[in-house]
Amino acid sequence: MRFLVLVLALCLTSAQGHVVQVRDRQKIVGVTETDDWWKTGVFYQIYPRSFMDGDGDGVGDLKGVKAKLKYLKDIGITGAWLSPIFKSPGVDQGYDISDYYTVDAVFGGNAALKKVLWEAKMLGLKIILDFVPNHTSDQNEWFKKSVNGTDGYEDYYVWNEGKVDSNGTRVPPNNWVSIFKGSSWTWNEQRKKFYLHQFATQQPDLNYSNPKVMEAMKVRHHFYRETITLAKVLTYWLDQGVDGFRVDAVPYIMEDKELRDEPLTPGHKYDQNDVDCVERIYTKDIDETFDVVYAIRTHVDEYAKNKKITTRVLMSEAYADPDKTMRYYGTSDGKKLGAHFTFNFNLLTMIQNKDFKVADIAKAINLWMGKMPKIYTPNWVLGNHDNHRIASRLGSENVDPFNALTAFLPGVMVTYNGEEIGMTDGHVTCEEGQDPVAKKDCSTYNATSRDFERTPMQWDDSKNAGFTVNEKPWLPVADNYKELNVKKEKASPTSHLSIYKSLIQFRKKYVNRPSKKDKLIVGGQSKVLKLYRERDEGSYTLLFNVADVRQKVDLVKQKLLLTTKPSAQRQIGSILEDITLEPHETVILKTA
Ligand SMILES: *[C@@H]1O[C@H](CO)[C@@H](O)[C@H](O)[C@H]1NC(C)=O
Ligand SMILES: *[C@@H]1O[C@H](CO)[C@@H](O)[C@H](O)[C@H]1NC(C)=O
Ligand SMILES: *[C@@H]1O[C@H](CO)[C@@H](O)[C@H](O)[C@H]1NC(C)=O
Ligand SMILES: *[C@@H]1O[C@H](CO)[C@@H](O)[C@H](O)[C@H]1NC(C)=O
Ligand SMILES: CC(=O)N[C@H]1CO[C@H](CO)[C@@H](O)[C@@H]1O
Ligand SMILES: [Ca+2]
Ligand SMILES: [Ca+2]
Repeated sequence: MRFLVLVLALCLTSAQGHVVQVRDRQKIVGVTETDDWWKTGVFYQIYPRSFMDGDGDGVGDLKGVKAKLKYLKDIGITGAWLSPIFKSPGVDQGYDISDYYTVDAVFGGNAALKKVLWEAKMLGLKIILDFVPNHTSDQNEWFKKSVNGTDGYEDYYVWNEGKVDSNGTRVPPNNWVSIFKGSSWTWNEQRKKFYLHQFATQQPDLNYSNPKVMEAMKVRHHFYRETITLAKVLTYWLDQGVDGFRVDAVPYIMEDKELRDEPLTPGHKYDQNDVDCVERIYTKDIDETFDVVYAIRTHVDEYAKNKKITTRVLMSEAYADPDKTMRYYGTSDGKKLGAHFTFNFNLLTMIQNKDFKVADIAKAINLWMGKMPKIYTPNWVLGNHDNHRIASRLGSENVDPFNALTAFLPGVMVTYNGEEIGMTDGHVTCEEGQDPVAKKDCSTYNATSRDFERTPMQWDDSKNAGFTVNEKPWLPVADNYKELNVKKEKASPTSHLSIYKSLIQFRKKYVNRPSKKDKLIVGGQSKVLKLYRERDEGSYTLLFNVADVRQKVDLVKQKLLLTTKPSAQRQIGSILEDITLEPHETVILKTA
């Protein structure tokens, strides 16, 4: 089955008569097999601390997750991926793991995860865990042993003696700047060496440049297991029954072996407080990093094959340039496979505020579809725990349209918890905040904090939005919870949640089956985005009016399947020859 993406100049007449040519090139970009369970899946990111508190200590946990799996099933989710739940001192909200085999007590320990997995199996939901291969916590036994120089652990991390400057002071070996500011190198008094950390000081990078490691990876079944035990970690959790992993901070896995200085970014002075002052050509997306990702895939595939079980899925996170991002999928000939899908952040990063244009959305879609090798499956991410919520970025009037876009587009749909009800960023002060990076400097907290999009899930209008029975949730609940919550939205057919459910139903009913033909055309006019999918069983059109005023669009006899504005009082199922879209209305039609 092929995706033929025809990027055409679609000329529609708008109410004001504007006609805009979006693109005029034609490209064949994709083959998709709809046969594997994940390929048209809806994945839901759970931020466990904020989702549901099951034991009343104010922090979300796995007991809470278990209690809400039924909700996810009801709205039509395929699988949930959980942000890190492993044992962690919490320097970077669980992205600093001190024990890869143990679920943190705050989340209820391994027993609680077992219950979640069991319940999910009963409901037919998939559970994906977050896997952080780049770095561990400095509290991890591996690091403690490495510091100590314990036999076999000396080279687990990236150690270096550094240089002596003209004043006789020992300084780091190069100019690398941490993503969290400051040098990427920290002196360790006991080991008498610097260690590398691309993120926080307490997150030492593992040493993937071990020649033994690389050699072992070439041998199937022996993926760097002798030296770095992360493969064992994957196997351990697969044995527990997880359905896959989301691999964190992938671009930073490997660094230049020669530790060369990175070039200065044009227009920047070298300043360790300016994370953009150097171009990360030696510490990000280097060739060897792709090989590690391919090795992880081999490991997971072999596991499923040997056990004769369904695909265990790998999702990778990479904010890289488009060509490099595609390499995380694998090579374009499919000889080497990487992640099943690598998160597509284009709709998130390229559409930052309310001033977006039809052409911006078209560009974000085309950029991915145009670059993605045809053998892979596209995916669409609108939000996550590191970015402001859609309602706050684009306005709540654009929540349903954007959910509709991701539901309509081919491939995988990804939803961050709360986006299905249109949650907004909460109000959090620096004192109340929990984002360790942002809290370092309260004067810039408002600009840098990721706490706003992490405020507790709004379940109902009771105290603390039904998230916790504790007086004090770990982050304050957003103040609009009485109006904006799951309970209320469930009861209203015009709510974000009801629209979201109908969008998933559309996917399940119409575009979820294999189709020999699958053509996507992205186009539109100045104020109306038009997506067109032609499949074996019929053709579908999505129209999205981005304007604050109505827009008339002519149609060739199309049946109305869905609108994101039930208030428009349209007759679902009626055959239309034109439609006047309400402001920010999105409709899906089927060619009659
Ligand atoms: C520290 O290293 C010494 C020498 O290799 C070893 O005997 C000792 O067991 C190590 N301690 C720890 C806690 O690993
Ligand atoms: C050496 O020390 C002097 C005086 O403290 C200082 O100005 C200079 O920048 C130092 N040089 C280096 C390479 O750090
Ligand atoms: C990584 O491990 C290898 C093999 O043990 C070692 O030769 C190499 O020096 C280590 N690299 C770093 C940067 O520590
Ligand atoms: C941050 O935003 C809050 C309002 O949400 C405001 O009261 C506070 O002054 C701001 N802080 C800074 C440093 O701008
Ligand atoms: C999106 C995401 O999960 N980003 C994480 C990448 O890794 C760093 C360091 O561990 C985290 O701080 C980010 O949250
Ligand atoms: Ca709890
Ligand atoms: Ca690394």
